[in-house]
Amino acid sequence: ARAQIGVTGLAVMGSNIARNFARHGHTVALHNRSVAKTDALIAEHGTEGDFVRTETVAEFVAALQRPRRVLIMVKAGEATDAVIEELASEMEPGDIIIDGGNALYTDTIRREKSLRERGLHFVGAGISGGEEGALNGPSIMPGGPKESYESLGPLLESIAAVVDGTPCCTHIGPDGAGHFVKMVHNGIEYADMQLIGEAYHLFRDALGYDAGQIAKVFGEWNTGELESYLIEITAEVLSQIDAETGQPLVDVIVDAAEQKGTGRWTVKSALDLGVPVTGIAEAVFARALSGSREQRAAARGLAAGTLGEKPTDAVQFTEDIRRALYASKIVAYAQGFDQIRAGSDEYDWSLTPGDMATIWRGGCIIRARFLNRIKEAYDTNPDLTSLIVEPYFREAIENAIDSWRRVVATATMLGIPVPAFASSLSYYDGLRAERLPAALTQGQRDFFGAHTYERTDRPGKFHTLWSGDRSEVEA
Ligand code: NBP
Repeated sequence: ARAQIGVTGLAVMGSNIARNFARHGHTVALHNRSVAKTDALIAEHGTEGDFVRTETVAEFVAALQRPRRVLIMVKAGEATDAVIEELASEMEPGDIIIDGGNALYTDTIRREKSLRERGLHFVGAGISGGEEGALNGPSIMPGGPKESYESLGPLLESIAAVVDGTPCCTHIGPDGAGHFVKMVHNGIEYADMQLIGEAYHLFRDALGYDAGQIAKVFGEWNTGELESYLIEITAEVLSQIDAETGQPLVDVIVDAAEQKGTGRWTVKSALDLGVPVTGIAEAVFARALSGSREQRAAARGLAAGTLGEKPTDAVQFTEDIRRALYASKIVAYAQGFDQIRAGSDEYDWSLTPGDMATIWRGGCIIRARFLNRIKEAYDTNPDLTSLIVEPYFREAIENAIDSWRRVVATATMLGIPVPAFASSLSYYDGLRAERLPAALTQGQRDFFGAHTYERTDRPGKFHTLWSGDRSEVEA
């Protein structure tokens, strides 16, 4: 046995990760349900490194040095369970099974528990960066038992993206922690993309810019504090001309966004945890709305009202949009990090949020310059209550606040939907409010359900006898 790592599941992600391991000098055992993919990989890229071709699971497992380390890169769900079962029956106590697919973190918790009982280590590892990242350096979020990271960590770190000498891979926490954090990462990605989409919509419909003009703006923004992978590719997508029609490609693409489900998972989990991730939720709903073809067809042409006036100063409004985008983005990340903390509390994971900011700086889809600021914020104060109160972000939002309001107001007057910009602003206003209408909600709940309320002037729980003499009793 000579392979340091085995990869099973050699579709695009698995092949690229296997090649990445091989290019870093590791001997890689290869396995796929249908051997054709294994052979194709060896035929096309066999010279890139040392690969061991195997056909059966038994052969595959036998090719590995102990403790055996196998990375599964198959379709999430039942396929993963099937592959785990096949592997586990051939492996021995102390061996490590890593699931690099997009598993739901509760599945990972279940799998880890069941394999632990059989003496095997199970590591649910979130991997971000798509095909390109898998080949050239992804961001890796491995969970599972800490001790497994001793032998696995150096291997994973060797293929991860590197920023300022630090690999974008660290042990996240026990059992499902890695996949949980990957899920929140994807949720933030949804919010980020929606915010960029809303900015694009404003340029198009409030300023009347064409795709090429908007591409230029995003290109410029990518040299400043908004610098990020998503802003960069936005400029690229907007510059693309469709060969067939000669139109900008974006104007030819059907405006109905699809989703694979990780954004939805993030919101479901946030609902259970009671964390307001309004930006992510609006992003998921905005995709659903875009795909509601019947309702959209029926509603097309409904009145917009007559209040809207287009901005007259395009330069000023462009800067307003940039600031609104930055402030909303800070809110989206603040909410995502709140969810990470809530998940950590719920599952006793003891996560260190600053680590997420560190390993998201490279390799992954949400990599961005401002993650350095988030990392610094958590370095300074690991128990940060919310990113938006940290001095740097507080100042950034205060610089943006008037622009942010102008953008949301203008969009509202013109009838341009900006659910993520607007809900992020409302979230900010909600958090900073001296007094919320929740007092009235509590009064109503006490009225119809005797749910009691607390008073501002003394401790305890109280109930008003609404259907009696309306005096107050202590509950
Ligand atoms: P797919 O998600 O398309 O899965 C294809 C692979 O799963 C093939 O190797 C296939 O084997 C294998 N497979 C299936 Br399907 N059912 C199986 C079963 N019952 N037993 C054994 N093998 C089975 O591949 P992918 O797009 O490379 O993604 C792999 C994982 O990585 C997924 O979980 C995905 O969510 C995750 N991921 C993807 C990206 C991305 O950008 N695409 C990014 C991050 C994570 P076969 O060749 O014999 O059919």
